[in-house]
Amino acid sequence: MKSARPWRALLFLGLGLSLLLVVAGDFCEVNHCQNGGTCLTGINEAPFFCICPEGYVGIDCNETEKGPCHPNPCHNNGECQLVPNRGDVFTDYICKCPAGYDGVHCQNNKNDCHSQPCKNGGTCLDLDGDYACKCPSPFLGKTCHIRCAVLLGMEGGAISDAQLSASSVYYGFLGLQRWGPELARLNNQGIVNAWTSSNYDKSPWIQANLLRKMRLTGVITQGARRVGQPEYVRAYKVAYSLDGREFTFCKDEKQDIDKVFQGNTDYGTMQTNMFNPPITAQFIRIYPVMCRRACTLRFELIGCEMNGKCCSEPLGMKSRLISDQQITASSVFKTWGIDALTWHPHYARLDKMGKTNAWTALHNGQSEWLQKNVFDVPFYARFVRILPVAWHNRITLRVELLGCDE
Ligand SMILES: [Ca+2]
Repeated sequence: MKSARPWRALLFLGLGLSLLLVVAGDFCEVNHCQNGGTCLTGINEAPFFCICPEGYVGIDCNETEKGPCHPNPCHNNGECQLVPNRGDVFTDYICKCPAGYDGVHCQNNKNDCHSQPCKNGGTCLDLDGDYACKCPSPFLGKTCHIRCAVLLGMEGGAISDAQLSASSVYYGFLGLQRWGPELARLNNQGIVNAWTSSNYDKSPWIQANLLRKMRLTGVITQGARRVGQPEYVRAYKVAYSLDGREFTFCKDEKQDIDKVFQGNTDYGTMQTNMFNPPITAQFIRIYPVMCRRACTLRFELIGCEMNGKCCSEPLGMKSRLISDQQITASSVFKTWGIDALTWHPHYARLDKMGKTNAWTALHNGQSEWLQKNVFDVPFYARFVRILPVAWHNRITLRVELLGCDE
């Protein structure tokens, strides 16, 4: 009687299994996939389907993948290609490297700074198949080759009286002398030859409206004399705006505080300060923060016209100037729900290669978006969001952004 038991148990198990199949129709209730494979049903005609981990193949993932390309010997997303055995070559595969990488196994990140592409004292940052130059003002452009240092016309008159305004004006000599903003021109001559703020103005400023968006790389300041006494601005801040309503202060290069520029130490010497990074604005304001006797100022602006040509450069999705952390999305899709097959937002780089080579949304809906943070340089937009409205199959995207960063 002892021998009948296992047989009966097996029969029950068999019955149980077929019952399960009838009720649930799910072959994956028991994972048939070996070596950590993931079992799926409802794919093609087969009762179940295994997604095998790297290095395994076969219907239930029990076979080891063979060949020199498994596992992939190429680094940095290089593509392994088999070479037909002709007897005269010693390798049976080659690695096709993505841009910016070389070496037999794509193991070398090419130093794109090697040729020293940054001119005029710019510092070079090595990227994937590209580089970025950090230019010292007044130099601009991809390789710091543009010299943005034209005197914009406070002294020369290209900036008209009507373009100048101020928070307040000082009236001297029984109210007959108006030290108005239209007088704040570098090297202006005469008895009344500068702008002076009212003695009662607790936060004075003077503004120039450039009438169009321009690049500003620096400012020259100068004091003046009133009744023989030197008056000047010893320290000041600079703010700028595109619309004349919302102003942004120039920040310190090292910490997130308003930058205080060193002003004048006498009434006549010109003091020059450069903006790093350069400002892109239509309106610029000088805010005196420390004055000798009174806030009296003559000044000139240094800059140049916007150069449209430079504003169509790739902003760094492909070259990785934009880091993975700067790219976010509303959701991500995982092939068969497997973590290793996640279509991450940072896969949305142009020309990204590999099996999962783009960002894909979890659901196809108009609320899905991809977001990218741009840099700390003042910008029209620091965040760019792409909202798919129509798509083929899944919402899947690779992207590059064109523009300029100053
Ligand atoms: Ca590189």
